[in-house]
Amino acid sequence: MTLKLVIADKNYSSWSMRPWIAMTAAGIEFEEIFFNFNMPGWKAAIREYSPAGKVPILTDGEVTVWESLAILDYLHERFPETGIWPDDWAARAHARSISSEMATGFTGLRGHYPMNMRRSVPDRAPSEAAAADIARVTAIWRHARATYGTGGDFLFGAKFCGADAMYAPVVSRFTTYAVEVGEVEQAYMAAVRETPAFKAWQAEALKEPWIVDEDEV
Ligand SMILES: N[C@@H](CCC(=O)N[C@@H](CS)C(=O)NCC(=O)O)C(=O)O
Repeated sequence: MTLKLVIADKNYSSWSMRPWIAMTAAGIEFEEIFFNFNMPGWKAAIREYSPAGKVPILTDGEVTVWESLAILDYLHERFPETGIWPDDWAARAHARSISSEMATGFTGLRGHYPMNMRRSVPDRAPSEAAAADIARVTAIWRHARATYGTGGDFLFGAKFCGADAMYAPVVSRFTTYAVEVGEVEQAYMAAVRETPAFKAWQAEALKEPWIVDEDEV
């Protein structure tokens, strides 16, 4: 049975990006079901897949999973060999904690710096709330790199995992808005941007013609 991942615009939909990039990096095959945000009846089309009415949504035969973190957990259980979460239990607990923090927080950062892969906006100073979120995100990255990531370039070492996928849109935002970060964070961001999965998503985002006004600062 083919997995289907329902997503919206690659330029703007940071939530869609997370499972898409995790699945692509892990080599999990899926069919992409795409609904452009501006299309008439977008909400109704999405609700055909999940009554929650938001993307991303994963379907696996009769099973429907929504919420990006729930999708990553499902993929980890369904395809344990792909290692969506780290093997080590302590690392895995930490990866889930920081991913949950991403999923439920950082509204200051998200509101002030919407994901917009096509743009370069180096002159947008952070709001107070965005600055506080940037400080926390960069602390999370430095801690994970130093504690769990020394064996490779990603938060938990050599393998791009679910936590990296959860933070990949932040890498994109920091790049678009030229957010000033330290050397450790710069190296981490470069590693994420160099992954074939990130590049593939970005290449498709750059081709999209649609504009979502509220995400254009
Ligand atoms: N908590 C959800 C957030 C999903 C979300 O807000 N997705 C946005 C697109 S990036 C959406 O569907 N927005 C449409 C709406 O809120 O009506 C997750 O983790 O997947």
